[in-house]
Amino acid sequence: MSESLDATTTNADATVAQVIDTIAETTTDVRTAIFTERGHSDSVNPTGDEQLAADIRADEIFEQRLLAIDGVASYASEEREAVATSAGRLHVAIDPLDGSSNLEPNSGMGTIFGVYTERPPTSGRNLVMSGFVIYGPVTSMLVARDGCVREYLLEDGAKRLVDNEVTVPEDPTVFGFGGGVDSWTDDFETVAESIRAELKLRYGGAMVADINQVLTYGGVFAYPALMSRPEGKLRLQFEGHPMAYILESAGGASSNGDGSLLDTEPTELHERTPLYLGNEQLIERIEAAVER
Ligand code: AHM
Ligand code: MG
Repeated sequence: MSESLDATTTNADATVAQVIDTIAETTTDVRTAIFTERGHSDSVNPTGDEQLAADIRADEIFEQRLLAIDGVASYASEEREAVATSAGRLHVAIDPLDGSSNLEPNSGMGTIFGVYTERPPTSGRNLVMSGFVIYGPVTSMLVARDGCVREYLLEDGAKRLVDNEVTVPEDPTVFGFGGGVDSWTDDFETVAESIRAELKLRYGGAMVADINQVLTYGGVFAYPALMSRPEGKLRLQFEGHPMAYILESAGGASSNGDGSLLDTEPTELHERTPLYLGNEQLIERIEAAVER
């Protein structure tokens, strides 16, 4: 590698490390916002979800902190229409408060993030790191980078490594499918019924927590194509790609019904996608059933 290429890689690595540490540090303020900003706002996000004050606050804090990092060129968020820009080479995409409808019943919520080499909308193959935070009984963080997934506990924003190599357990145990049986297609309903007969239901209404069930116990999470909404509910760039990168780095698989979510490139920043994530054999089984 030439000296200048070497320097570029080193700079990029340093930027990625800074993004991870900044998100970890910012979780203390997000936890505060979950406590203080509990009300509804008058606005909706670009995909039409009603925003809570906490969604807006979390987005503002992340934008301010992440865009201030040298090397971060842009900040794209599920909670804002346009990409905010600065100078740099890497691009952050984030769902600042995933599962915020769990705020009222005081259940799990999280932050999902990814760093891309190209400005979104872009392919999942341009991810260099992704991860998520869970604001549960404790605050934890998963980071996928260089083919490896690590888990940390966060205390006052500081990371403590608890698992150096997170992998999807080989024997699947749990499943969680969003959308509701009445809205599923017949093909998905048939395969879902056969999986339901084999595994245990775990569905909490926050993708971060449900995906962490899959990473902990093995199994599958899906938010499928719905009859009334073939594009599904979840957003490719902010939820699909980062989770696919984590699951695939942990030895699992991802699909939009046709192939890996990482191979898909949104034409619009806030595009939705059907999404299937978990143990490889389960994803293959679902893919065979729903293939378009
Ligand atoms: P959000 O990012 O607006 O909070 O929405 C995403 C959430 C996911 O975390 C979760 O899997 C899904 O929406 C739950 O949807 P539903 O309420 O239809 O079960
Ligand atoms: Mg979300």
